Amino acid sequence: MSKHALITGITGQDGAYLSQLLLNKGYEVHGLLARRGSDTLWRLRELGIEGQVKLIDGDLMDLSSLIRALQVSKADEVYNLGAQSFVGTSWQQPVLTAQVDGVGAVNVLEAVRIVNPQARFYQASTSEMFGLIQAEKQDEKTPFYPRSPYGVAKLMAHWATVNYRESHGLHASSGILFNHESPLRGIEFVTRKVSHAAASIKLGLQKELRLGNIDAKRDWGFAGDYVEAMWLMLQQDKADDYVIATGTTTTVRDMCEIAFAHVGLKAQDHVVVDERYFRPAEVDVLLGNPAKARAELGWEPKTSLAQLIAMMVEADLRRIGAIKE
Ligand code: NAP
Ligand code: F7E
Repeated sequence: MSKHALITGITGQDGAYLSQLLLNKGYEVHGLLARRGSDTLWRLRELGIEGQVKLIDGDLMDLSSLIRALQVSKADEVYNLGAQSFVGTSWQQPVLTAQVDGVGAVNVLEAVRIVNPQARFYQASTSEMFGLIQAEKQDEKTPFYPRSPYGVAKLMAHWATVNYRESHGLHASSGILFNHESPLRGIEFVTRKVSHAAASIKLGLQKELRLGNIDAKRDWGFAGDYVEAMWLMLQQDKADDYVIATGTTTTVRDMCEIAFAHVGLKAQDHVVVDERYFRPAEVDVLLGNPAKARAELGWEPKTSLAQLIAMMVEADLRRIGAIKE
C-alpha cells in the first residue's frame, strides 16, 4: 500500500520539489490549493507532475477546509509548507502574515490532532527566526531573535509544533531551513531576481538591476536538496527539530558576481543600489550549522552555490530566449 502525503503550499517552490520526490518514492500526493488564480500550477507543470498530484481546495486560515483535506487525503504525512513567505511583504501585511504563517500552522496541527493524531507532521520553520543572530553559527540550540513580522509569525508556528509534540504526543518535526533556491524560486527573492536580470541583460532586454542591501550575507542551498531533509525528518522514530543549511555564507554582492560572470558580464557594471529595497530591520548575516542533520538524518547538501546559480541563470536564459523567439 502506498503512503499518502498532504502538502500545504504545493504550488510553491518547495511544494513542487517535495511532490516530485514523494511521487518518485511511490506516494499518493495530495496538495492544498489555496488560490485558483492565474497559472498557480506553473511549477508543477515545469517538473512535469501537474497531472500526478491530487489537489484539494482549502486555505490555511480555514480550519474546516484543513479537516476536510486531512479526511479526503487520508494523509500519513502532512507537510505544512504554505505561507506568505516573502519577508519584505510581511511589513506591509503583518496581520495576514501572522494569520497564515502563525495561526495557519496551528490550524494544521489542530486538523492533524482531530482527524488523525498518528499522522506525521512537518513544519517549515526558517533561519529568519534567528534574525539578529545570537551565535556566529546557528544551530538548534541558538536563541531566536526574529527581525521581521514573518520571523515572528514563523516563531509562533515553530513553538506550536514543539508544543503539540510535547502536549499531544504528535510526531511533529520542525525543519529550520536556511535560504534555499532553485529555478522555481519566486522572482521577488534576491537570487532569482539576480538570475533573471543577468539573463535579461545578456539578451539585451534590460540594462540595470536595482537591489537593496547587497552587503547582507546568506547561507544559500538548493531547494531540491532541502526537500529530502523534510522527508527524512518524518522517517525518524522520534520527531525533533533540525537545522538544514550548507555551512557557508556569501554576500548578495558576491552572489551577483557569480551570476553575471556566468554570462560573461561584470555585476558592478549593472547593479544599482536602491534604498527602496532596504528593509525596516535587516537580518545582516545567516550561517547555519547542519551537524545534527548530518549525524542523525545522514543529510548533506549536494549542490554548491556556483552550481545553483548557474542552474538558475541557465533556466532564465532558456525561458527568456523562448519568449523572444
Ligand atoms: P513559496 O514558493 O512562497 O510557496 C508558498 C506556498 O504557500 C504557495 O503554494 C502559496 O500558494 C501557499 N499559500 C500562501 N498563502 C496560503 C494560504 N492562505 N493557504 C494555503 N496556502 C497558502 O515558498 P517556498 O520557498 O516554497 O517555501 C516553503 C515554506 O518554507 C514556506 O512556509 C516558507 O515560509 C518556508 N521557508 C522557505 C525557505 C526558503 O528559503 N525557500 C526557508 C525557510 C523556510 P499560491 O501559489 O497560491 O500563492
Ligand atoms: O533576501 C537582500 C535582502 O528576499 C535575501 C525567504 O524564503 O529565506 C527567504 O528570506 C537578502 C536580504 O530572502 C534585494 O535584504 C538585497 O538580506 O531573497 P530574500 P530572505 O529575506 O532571506 C528565508 C530563510 C525564508 O524563510 C523566507 O521565506 O537579500 N536583498 N537586495 C534583497 N532581497 C530582495 N528580495 N530583493 C532585493 O532587491
